[in-house]
Amino acid sequence: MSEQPKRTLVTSALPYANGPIHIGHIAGAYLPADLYVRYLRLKKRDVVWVCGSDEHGAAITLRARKENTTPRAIVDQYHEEMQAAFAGLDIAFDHYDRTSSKEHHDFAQGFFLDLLKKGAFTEETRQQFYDPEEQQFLADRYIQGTCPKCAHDAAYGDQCEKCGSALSPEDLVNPRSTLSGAAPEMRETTLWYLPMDRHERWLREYLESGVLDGAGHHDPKAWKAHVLGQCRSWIDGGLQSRAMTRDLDWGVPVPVEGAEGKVLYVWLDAPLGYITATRNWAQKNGVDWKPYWQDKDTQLVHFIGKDNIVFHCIIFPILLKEQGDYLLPHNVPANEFMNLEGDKISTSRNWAVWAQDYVDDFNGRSDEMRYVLASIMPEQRDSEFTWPDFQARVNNELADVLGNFVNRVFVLSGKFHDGKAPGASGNWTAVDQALRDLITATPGLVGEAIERYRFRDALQHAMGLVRAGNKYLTEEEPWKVVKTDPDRAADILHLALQVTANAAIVLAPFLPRTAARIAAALGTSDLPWDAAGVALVAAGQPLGSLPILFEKITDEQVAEQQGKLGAGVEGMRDVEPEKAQTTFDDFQAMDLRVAEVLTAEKVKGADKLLQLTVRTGYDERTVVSGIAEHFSPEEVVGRKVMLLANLAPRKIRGVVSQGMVLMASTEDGGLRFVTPEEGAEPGDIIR
Ligand code: B3M
Ligand code: ZN
Repeated sequence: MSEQPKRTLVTSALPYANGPIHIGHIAGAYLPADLYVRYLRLKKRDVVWVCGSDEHGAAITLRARKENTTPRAIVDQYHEEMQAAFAGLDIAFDHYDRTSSKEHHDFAQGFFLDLLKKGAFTEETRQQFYDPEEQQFLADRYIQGTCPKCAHDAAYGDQCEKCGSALSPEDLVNPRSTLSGAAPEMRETTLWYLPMDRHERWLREYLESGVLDGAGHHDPKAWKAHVLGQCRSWIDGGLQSRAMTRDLDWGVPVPVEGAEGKVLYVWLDAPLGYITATRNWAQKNGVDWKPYWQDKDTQLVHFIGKDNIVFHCIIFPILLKEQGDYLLPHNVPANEFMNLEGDKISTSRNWAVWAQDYVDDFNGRSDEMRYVLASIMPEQRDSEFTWPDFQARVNNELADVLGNFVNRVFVLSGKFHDGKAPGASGNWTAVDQALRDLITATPGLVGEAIERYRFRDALQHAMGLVRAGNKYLTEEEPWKVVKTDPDRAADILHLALQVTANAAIVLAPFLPRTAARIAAALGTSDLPWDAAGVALVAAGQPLGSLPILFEKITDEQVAEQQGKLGAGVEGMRDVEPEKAQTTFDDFQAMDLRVAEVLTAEKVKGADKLLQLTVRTGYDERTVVSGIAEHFSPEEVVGRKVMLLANLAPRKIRGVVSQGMVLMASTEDGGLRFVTPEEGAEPGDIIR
C-alpha cells in the first residue's frame, strides 16, 4: 500500500459535452473515483475531487453539425444534463467545472505561453488535410478512411475504433472529409508541435521506477499492469511530435499574434481543465489551490477509461514537467471497457443504458446500479453488463442477503428488546469470536483494497461481513433461543447489531443511501470509518424503524430494459420489447413441425376463427386458428405451415384444437403465415 499522503487530488476524465452519460462512462471513470473519494472522506483525509465538461474539440463541433445547431448550444445543453445524471447516481464531485469558461480560457492560454517561453514547442509549417469544399482544415476526427492495419473502412484520422490502433490522418488509405465527403487536399499551415521524443528517457524512468513524480515516492508496481503495458508500448514505439494547436474556430484561441483561426489542441486544453477546476474549487472555499498541484506531499490520481491512457500518462505529464511547477500523477488507475448485453456500448446504435434513463425508470434507486457496476467493474479486463445479471445481483445479494439480514436484526431487536439494542454478557462462543474477529478485520481489508484501486475486491470483503452476519443469525436462531435462554439470545442480537453497524460503514462508499438509512435507524448520521469495531452499538441504544431496503427487480423490468437497447435508431424498428429470457430447455420442450392444411372452414358464430384439418405426416388433426379476418378458407387450403404440435388440446367454441399454427404479425396489424421453404415435408421437425 502507498504511504499516506498529506492530501490527495482526484480527477475524473472530463466527459465531452456532446451526449448523455451511460453506465460505461460511470463504471469507467466516475464510480471508481467516487468510491475512492468517499472512502478517503470517511477516513477524514484531505481529499478534493474535481471534474467538469470537456467542451472543445471535434466531438463537440461534429455533434453541433449533426444537430444543425451551434457548439455553444450543444455544450450548454449537455453540461446541465450530465450534471443531473451524475447527481442521480450520487456521483458526488467536490467541484464540477467546464472548459468553455473565461477562467479556463485565461488559464490555458497562460499555460501555453509559459510553455512557449520555455521552449517546449517547435513551430513548424507542415502540410495538413484541407477540405476544398468546406474551405477549412480538417481535424483528425474530420477525416475518415481505410485503416492501414486492419482495413476497416471507417477509421478516423486519430484512431481506428475497430482495431484500436492510434493513427495519424496521413496513415489512412483513401482519406475523405467527413464534412463534405470530398477527398481532402494538402495545404500548408503553421502549427506548434510538442516534440515528445525529447522526453522518452525521463518518462520511462518515471513510469518504471516512480522517481520523478515530484514527491519521489510513488510505487510503479502499484500501477495497473494494463496501464503500464500501454505506456511501455507507446514509448517503445518511439514518441513522435504531436501538434498542440489546430486550425479550428471552436476552442481556446492560441494567444499569439498572427494565430487567428487557431485554437489549442483539445488534449492540451482539457487536462488543464483539472487545474482550472481546482482553482475554482479553492476560490469558492477560500483556500489556496497550489498545494493540491504543487506540494510534494500531495498525491494526484487520475481516474479515466483506457482510451485516455496515453494522454494522461505521457502527454499531460510532459506538459506538466516542461512547465516545471507541477506534480506528476501518482497513479492513473484506468479502467478497461464495459460491454453491454453481448455487444460494445455504442451511442450511435443506442446500445447503451443511459444514466438518466436508469434513474427515471428505477425511481432513483442509485445504490442498486452502483452496487452492480462496482461488482463488475472492468478493472483489469473488459467486463459485461446484462440486465438478468443486474436482476440477480440486486435480488439475490442486496435484497436476500443484505436487506433480509438487516431487516431481521431490527425486527427481532424491536420485538425482544423493546426497540433498544441489547447488551452482551461477554461470554462469547467460538462462533461469536470468529464473527467478532471478522468485524475487526473487515474495515482494514476493504480500505486496503480501495487504496489499491481494487473496488471489486473491496466490495466482496464488505459483503463478506454481511454474509457472515446473515449466516450467523440463521444458524444461531435467536428467535428460538430466546424461549429457553434469553441472555444468550441477547448476545446473538447484540453481535448481529454490531455487524449491521459495521456493514453500514464499510458499504457506505458503495451504497451511500442504504448506509445512511441504516445509520439513521441506529440513531446516528455520522459513522466515520475509524469508528468501526465490535462495540459500535451501545447497549440501550434506541433503534428506529427501518424501511424495506431493496425491492426486487421483476422479469418485466428486465424485459423492458432489454427492449430499449438499440430502439429508436435509424433502420431499427420500434417494436414490442423482447420477452424475458427463456432457456434452451424450455425451447426444446416445444415440438414444432411442418404441417399441411388439408381443409378449412369458418367456425359458426365466430368471426375470427377458422377450423383447419392439418396433415402432420404422422396424423391428421383439427386446429382452430384465429385468422378468419385475414384469410378466406380457399387461401389457406394446400399451404404448408409451421405447427406447434404438442400444445395441450383446448376446446374453442366447442371444437377441440390440437396445436397452433404460427403466424407473423406485421407492422400494420396484419398477419402472415410463417412458411417453410420449398421441399419441407409434413412432419419435419423445426429446431
Ligand atoms: N473528453 C475524452 C473522453 O471522454 C475526454 C477526456 C478528457 S480528460 C482531460 O474520452
Ligand atoms: Zn484498424
